[in-house]
Parts: sequence; structure tokens; C-alpha cells
Amino acid sequence: MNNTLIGCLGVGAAVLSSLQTTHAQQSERPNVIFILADDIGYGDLSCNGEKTIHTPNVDALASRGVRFTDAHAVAATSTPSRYSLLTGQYAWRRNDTGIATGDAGMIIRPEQHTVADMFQSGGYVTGAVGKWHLGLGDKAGTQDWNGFITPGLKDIGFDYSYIMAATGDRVPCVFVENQRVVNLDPNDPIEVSYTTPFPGEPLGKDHPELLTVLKPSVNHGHDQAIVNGVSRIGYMKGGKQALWKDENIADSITTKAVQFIEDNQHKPFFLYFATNDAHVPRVPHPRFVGKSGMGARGDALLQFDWSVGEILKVLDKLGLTENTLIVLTSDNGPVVDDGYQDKAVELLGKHRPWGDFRGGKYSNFEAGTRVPFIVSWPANVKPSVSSALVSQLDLFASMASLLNTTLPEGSAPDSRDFLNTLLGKTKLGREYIIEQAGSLSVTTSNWKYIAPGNGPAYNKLTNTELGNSKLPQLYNLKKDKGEKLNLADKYPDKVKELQAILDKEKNKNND
Ligand code: NG6
Ligand code: CA
Repeated sequence: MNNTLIGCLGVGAAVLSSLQTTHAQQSERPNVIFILADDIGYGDLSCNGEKTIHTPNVDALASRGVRFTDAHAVAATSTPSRYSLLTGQYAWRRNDTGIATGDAGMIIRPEQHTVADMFQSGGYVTGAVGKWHLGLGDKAGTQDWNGFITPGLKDIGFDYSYIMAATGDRVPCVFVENQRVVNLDPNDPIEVSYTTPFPGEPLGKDHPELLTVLKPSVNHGHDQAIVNGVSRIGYMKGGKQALWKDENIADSITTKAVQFIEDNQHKPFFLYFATNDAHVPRVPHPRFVGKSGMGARGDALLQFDWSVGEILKVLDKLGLTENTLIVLTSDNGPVVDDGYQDKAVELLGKHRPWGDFRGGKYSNFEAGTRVPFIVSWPANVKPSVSSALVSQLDLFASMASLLNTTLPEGSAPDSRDFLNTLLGKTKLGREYIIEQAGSLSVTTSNWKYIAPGNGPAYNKLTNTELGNSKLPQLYNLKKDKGEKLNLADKYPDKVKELQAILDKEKNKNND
């Protein structure tokens, strides 16, 4: 897309290649860190304008980089969003990329070329730390949690990994380091199931008195295995010594991320640092409790900001700040009540996690995928704000361009090179992006078209306007950021044009 667009401008291609030579010459290959937050909305970071939250470390990163105002995750939930970021392929091209269980098999298959593979073949040391949520092992339910879990992240380009298999609210609640559960006592083996409870193991639904830390919201689920006084999704038995402590998750993964940077300070490295904080269950460390005035969700945002600060600090300490490229973004938009009685709704006050946008996590409306997005690389990026339309989908091809690598045939099929946009050297963004929630949408910098679908308009449990409708929806994002006025009847030609783009993309079938 980018190339077509630039090609049309005639001289554009020449300018682009000269820009590329310039930054390749200006500095040696930078270290690259992707900081991927979980469920943090556009309005959840103070650099994006809300006055109700204060995230000084993220703001410092933004003030020395490019802060994007029209940047998107590929999907409004974690698994498809992360799948697309790491593979450069739209998740909706496959039918098995929905929210994964904790015992899902590897969704990204070993034969796929990932952005980590790309860095690795470019001579980088690669690491993944934090939330994974893309499956492990060959097939659902067949992992050996008590031995070597294979295939694993090593097979898709990560030299080092220290991960949570799925999410904070899904079993197994343990860290997995280089494909083995950390701290496991062989005399207390772990068993995991997503179909059958283990006899004798109390469940949240039968034993509310054991839910001493957090209870699920009414009718939300989250009522199966009980771990650390919180009921979760899925059944688990054993592994007591290996269980993570929810209030220490941020500390644990930040320590491992910092360690990875220290260990690899003399080589170029790529770190995928996927934090957990704002995702449920929200159990921030006691040092953040009460600090935001918004309860656990707000405190978790401060905890995320702290983690970012620790990464910046170690880079400074090691003299790596100048030549480290950091991309900070979130896997999907925000949700306030995502299924636990943590008072996030009651204590939200005037805070708007979604900023000016409609909807939130799970939604076709903009707040589903319009996420914070900052690119910093002091050696090569001047501070600015960019309104270019950009997508996490394009990180893969853009990083390949940064490394001057040609991708193997068929890899990152939907990803396009927008390196110069990401580095703030041009404001030329994507012509359109496809967003995925209940339906698919086509967004240009002016228009948003939500294709008709049969899903519900509203999710009462999470209090989210999902934006599904049997009728086509068309919004003018320039004049109507909040997507209030459906203009589909007024501009049928625009609807046709955007639906045609969607049809064309769907027909590519490049899986
Ligand atoms: C939902 C969970 C929600 C969250 C989400 C995945 C319930 C009622 N809700 O099914 O709490 O885990 O899945 O979130 O169980 S994501 O950010 O990882 O996509
Ligand atoms: Ca998420």
C-alpha cells in the first residue's frame, strides 16, 4: 500500500530510499524493544491528554519520540491482535485466532516466519517476556506442564522467553521460562484442563468464601480454579510452589526484562515485553495501591508506568538510550469491568480510558483498536506528534526495512513498510486499515465503515457498545470522532467503495 501510494507520487520512491540510507548510515543497528501493554486505552496514558491520570515515564518516552494519534491494534482482543503484530498477517485470515485458552496449542506455527525470526536472522538476540496468550505446545490440552513444553517460543524466533502462558485470569498461573515451568516441585505436578474439573479442587462457583482477594462480577464466569484467593478460567491442580503471586507479576516480568537487557547489552537485541497490569484480575503491588485514587485499575496503570520507567532506567545506566528504538503500544482498547468486583467502575470518576473514542475492548467502534502508540529512538527520531494512520500490522515489514532485510517469500503477507512514518520522517500513513472485533471495519484517516454483522450491539456485562449492527455503518472520523452519526444512507457510494476494499482484502486469502 505504502509503496503504491508513494509510487503514485513519482519522486516519492527516490526520497524514501535516500531516507532509508540516511538512517542506516547515521547509526549502527539499534536495539529494539516492543512494550505491549494489555487493555490500556488511548486515554489511559497522560501523554494522550486526559488529566485524570499521571504516567510520567510514558510521558517522558513520548516527549522524546513520535506520539501517534491514529494508531491501531489489528483486533479488539488480545490473541488476534498479538498474532497479527508478531506475524504481519491479519488474524481474521484464520479461524483459530480467537481469545485463546490457557492450554491452547501454538497458534503461530513453527514454520511461520515471525518478527522475532526476522530479528534473529538479522543477527539480533531475541527475547519475549510477559503475557503470551498465543498457545504453547502442539495441540490444545497436550502440553507437558511438568517437562519441556514443545513446540514453544524457541521455535518461532525467541532465543529467550519468560512468559505467562495466557492471561492473568486463565490457568495455569505460573511462569514458563525457556519452555519449562519456573519453580516447579516435581513432587507436586501440575495438571490443567479446560473441560473437566479435578475432583477435590474447590471451584470459585461453589466456594465464594475462599475468594478472599477478588470475586468475579455477577454472571461473568471467572468462577473455576481458585488461585491466590481469586477464581479463574480453567481448572488446575498441583504446582503450588510454582504459582505466581498476582501482586508480584509486574515486578517479576520487569526484573526479567531488565536482566535480558543487561545480559545482551553488547549485542543488538530485540525484546518483546508484554505487560499484564490493567488486565483482570487487577492486583497491583501494595506500593501502588491507593495511589491513583481510581482503585485497582488506575493503580495498575501506575504500575505499568513504573515498569516502563525501569526499562528506561536500565537503558540509561548501560548507555543504550540513544540507540534503542522503543515502540510502546497496547494490544486492544480499555475495559472497566472485565469480570471481577474490583470497583473499577465505581471509582473511575472522570477518567476516560477510551479518550474521545466510542466503545472499548471488544468493540468495532474506534476505542476497540485505537491505542496508544509511541516510537522513540533518540539517535534518529525527533520528538513530534503524528496523525498518520498506522497499524501494529506494519511493525514487521517496517522493522525488516530498518534491518535492510528482504523477507522470505510469503512471510508477513499483510504487513507494509512504514518505517519512515514510524520514525516521524513523513506523515504519510496507511491508505486504509482493516480492524477486527465482532465485524470487520475499514478505516481511512477520514472514514470508518463497519460491515454489517449479526453480533449484539451491546455487552451488558462489560458495559461496552460493541458496534455490531445488521445495517452498514459509516462514520466521518474527522468530524465525528465519537462515531455518533451513521452516514451510510447519505453516502452509499462511500459505503460501496469501502466494502469493495474489504472484499478485495478478504479475497487475497494469503494464509
Ligand atoms: C474474556 C474474559 C475477560 C478477558 C478476555 C480476554 C470472562 C467473562 N471474560 O472472555 O475477562 O480475559 O476474555 O482478554 O471470562 S484479552 O485482553 O486477553 O483478550
Ligand atoms: Ca488485552
